Parts: sequence; structure tokens; C-alpha cells
Amino acid sequence: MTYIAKPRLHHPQLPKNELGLTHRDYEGAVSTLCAGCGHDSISSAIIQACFELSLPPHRVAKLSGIGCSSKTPTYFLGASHGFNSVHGRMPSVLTGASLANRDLVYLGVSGDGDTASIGFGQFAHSIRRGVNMTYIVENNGVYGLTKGQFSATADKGSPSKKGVKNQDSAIDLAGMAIMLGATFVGRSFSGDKTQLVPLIKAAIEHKGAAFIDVISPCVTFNNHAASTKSFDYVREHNEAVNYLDVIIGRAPIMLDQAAGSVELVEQHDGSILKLRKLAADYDPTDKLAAQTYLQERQAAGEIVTGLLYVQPEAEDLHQRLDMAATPLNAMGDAELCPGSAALERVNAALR
Ligand SMILES: Cc1ncc(C[n+]2csc(CCOP(=O)(O)OP(=O)(O)O)c2C)c(N)n1
Ligand code: SF4
Ligand SMILES: [Mg+2]
Repeated sequence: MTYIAKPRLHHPQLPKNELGLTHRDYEGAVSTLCAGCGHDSISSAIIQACFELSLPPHRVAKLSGIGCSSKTPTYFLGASHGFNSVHGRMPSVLTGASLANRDLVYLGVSGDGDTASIGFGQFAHSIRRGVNMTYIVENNGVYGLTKGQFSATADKGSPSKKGVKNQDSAIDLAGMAIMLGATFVGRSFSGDKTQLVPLIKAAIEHKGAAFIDVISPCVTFNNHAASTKSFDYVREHNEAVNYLDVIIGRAPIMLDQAAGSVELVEQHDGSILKLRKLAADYDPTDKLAAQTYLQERQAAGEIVTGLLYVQPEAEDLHQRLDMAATPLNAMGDAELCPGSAALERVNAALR
């Protein structure tokens, strides 16, 4: 419960990261979600990823829309900046914040309703513009907060808890993100922390629009036997194409898997993605092949997970707009307001 303060004391021997912070320093308030909700596991993966990356919590901004998923930023990174926006509007608020202050790590958390229905346009434009962010959708196929209506990611023919079949085609958000120009796209499952934590770390390190679709079962409204977003269904139909390790800084690279099944991809910031390949022919840097593969496996009823697509030398919105390197809040009056003569010159150039 959010009103129950977690005791500040913790075991003196809890592991510390490079900043001397413990896991507890990355936690938030006690969750009010239903016990067993997939979203809580994703919060825990975000905490783990930020702890392992030694991110200073005050350099992170977490933004969300409306929904059970969008409530979750309260339950992690309690010392970070947070903004709970309007339903479906997280992407534009995040874009504005990023343009004003490019020095923060931006984490957008949304739901399948928040992103694939009311916020679909916002999602599309933030991705195609290359906003430097990690955009996570906690995808349960329903509007959990408003009691379980089908969302736009619910599979066609998949029944609700009361047996009514969904008539509409499903939107595949990961496939959409690749098509829209995201330069890092992953899909994972809330029940697979081994896959999810490194994906989140790599997405945070990625400079550009990084999108992760996380299947996150709603235990209250969409975890019944016939649901394609239930824990059992996802476990049985999960086709992981790779598992990831992220190597940041100058740590030596150890190849502990059989040569040939490991692929190294260097990102713009020097971080290295070490991919343990499970599908031998899957190349996450080949956009067209990735799209075809996703559609083929989807038609066969499989849910492809892992790092689906990455463009290691991606550009972000700041580069595209040729923005100043200094965040606006660190500029002085003279830089922010160059005076009426400069304005006059701009106006004259437009006449
Ligand atoms: C403008 C507006 N329309 C509708 C709602 C009602 N509403 C609240 S949450 C929600 C859907 C949330 O679904 P999702 O994003 O999938 O989150 P979940 O609860 O499943 O995690 C809706 C329709 C609202 N809050 N605001
Ligand atoms: S209603 Fe569903 S999505 Fe919302 S907290 Fe409960 S289990 Fe999670
Ligand atoms: Mg949902």
C-alpha cells in the first residue's frame, strides 16, 4: 500500500553497486496491484536493471499514462523524477521533457490500452521521431484498471473471462515499432526476468527510440485457460530468438557460449550487446528479415521474444534537430532570449 512506508533500515551487507547504492535505493512505494499481477514483476526487473547499471536515481525521469501499468512508476525508483500524465499522452509529455533536458534517462511506462488504443498516434510519432527513451508496454490484452475490456492487442478469437470472443484483429506493438522506425525493439515476458533485465539495460543504454513489449498477464481479468495472454499460454508458446548480456564500460568480453551461437553488437555509446542466439538464422540487425520472421511465427501461434531488432548506430531526435548540447534548464538568459534584434532577423527571413 502506498501509504505504508517501507522501513528505511536494511541489512548492512546488502550488495552495493558502483555508486554505493543498494537495491533498496531503487525501490518505490508498496504496490497496490492485485497479488500476482505481471506488472509487479516488470517493476522488479526495472529496479534490478537500474541498480545493475548504477544509474543515479535523480538522473532518471519515469513517465506514464493511465492504467494499472501506468500506476507502477510509483512502485519503483522512488527517488527519481516522475510524471503520471493523461491517458495515452505519456509519449508527448516525455518528448517535451526530453527536448528541454536531454541529460536525464527517460523511461516511459504504458499499457496496451494506453498505447495501442487512445495513445496509438502518440506512440507512433514518438517512435518515428527517434526520441531517446526506453518505452515499455506492459501488455496484458485488456484494460485491467477498468475491469477487463478487450484492448487492441487482444488476439482475434481469444475469449474474455466470460467467454465472449474478441472479433477484431490484434495490433502487434513490437512489429509496429519496427515498422515505425524504432532503433531498438525487444519483446519479453514478465515471468522471464533472465531475459527481461538485460533487455531493459540494453534499451536504456541505446541512444534513440527503444521499445520493449512485455507480455504481462492480468491475473484478475485475463489469465483464464483460453486467454492468449495468460501465464500458461505465454510459457507454452514463447519462442525466444536470443538471450542478451550487456557489457558497459571497458569490462573484458568473455565468450562463455559455444562460438557461433554468440554474436556481439556494439552500440553507439560503446556498450556491447552479447547475444546468445537460440534461433541460429535470426539476425536482429536485418529489419526486413525480422519483420517477416515475426509475422511467420505469429501466424503459427508463437510469441517471439528477445532482442528483435537493433540499429546500433542510431540517431536520436536531438541529433536530427541539431539541438544544443546543453539542456535548456542549464542555459542562461542570454542564450534563452537572444533579444528583439535576433527575433526581428528570424521574422524577416520568413517574410
Ligand atoms: C481519456 C480517458 N479515457 C478513458 C479512461 C478510462 N481508462 C482508464 S485506464 C484505461 C485502460 C487501461 O488499460 P491499459 O493501458 O492496458 O492498462 P492496464 O490497466 O491493463 O495495465 C481506460 C480506458 C481514462 N482514464 N481517460
Ligand atoms: S486488474 Fe489486472 S492489470 Fe490491474 S492490477 Fe489487477 S491483475 Fe494487474
Ligand atoms: Mg492492459
